[in-house]
Amino acid sequence: MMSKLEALLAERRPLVMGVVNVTPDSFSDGGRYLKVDAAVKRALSMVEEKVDIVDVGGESTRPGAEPVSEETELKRVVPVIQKIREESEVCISVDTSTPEVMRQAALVGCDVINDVRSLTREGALGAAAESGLAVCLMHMKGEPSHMQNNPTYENLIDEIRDFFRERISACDHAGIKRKQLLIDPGFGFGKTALHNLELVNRLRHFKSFGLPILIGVSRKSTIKKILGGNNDNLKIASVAAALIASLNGADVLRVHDVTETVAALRVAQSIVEESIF
Ligand code: 8Y4
Repeated sequence: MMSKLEALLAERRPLVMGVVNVTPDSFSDGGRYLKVDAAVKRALSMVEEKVDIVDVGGESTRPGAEPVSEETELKRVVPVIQKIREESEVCISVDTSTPEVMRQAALVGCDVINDVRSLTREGALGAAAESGLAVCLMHMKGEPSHMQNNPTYENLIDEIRDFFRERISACDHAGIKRKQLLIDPGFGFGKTALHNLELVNRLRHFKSFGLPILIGVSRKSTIKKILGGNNDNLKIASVAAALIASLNGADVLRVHDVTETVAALRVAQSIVEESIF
């Protein structure tokens, strides 16, 4: 059986993953329904904008974000995935490192586990294998709380490639099929702005694994830095960076601005294929 993600990748065009954040409640009790409903609405609007995958996250893995309890993560993310699935057949990924979130997300119709910690948490490899879902393995140096204080590498590309080799092997031993894996060099995760530029410029160096490459550059601080701190053009700049990543071999682009990225990728594909589709 071909998974939903495999079928999308078989279309041989760059895919767009849209970021759907379930934001924290203002108070511990009320307001959760409003946040869940807003996230579902945004996901369904992305479907109309022709997104390929919606990435549902409880804001626990963003750089500098405070750690979120398993209970909070479950209450934010699971109802959103369940309601998206009731309304649409779109491919859904869950942005989580937590085994119980992986299990419950799978039960309500999730398709992909997007784990910035690459299934290193206790029980995560087993939960992912048991779920049968596809998995995105992302490189991160350090933990979100301190990963941006002076990250150094002897050789950035080699170190990330060694990391992928180790995590792909761990997935193999856990019984996760190679066909179910994606790799992501982790733009912004334990890297300086110059490291991030090198990643996108040399993205083809990760093609040797024979796995699809996912990358997320959208609105990140490296893009802001290039613009000199004026964020007026952050959207178009993010689209430009995603387009270059795609031309350099990225198979999936994780973005906030779906309409604009889809249009840019269509123009690029038309030019490369010399056809209007
Ligand atoms: C403004 C908006 C500033 C967003 C920073 C951010 C990735 C990811 C994130 C990624 C994969 C983010 C969950 C960071 N980034 N997953 N997740 N790859 N696979 N920051 O690059 O969007 S969260």
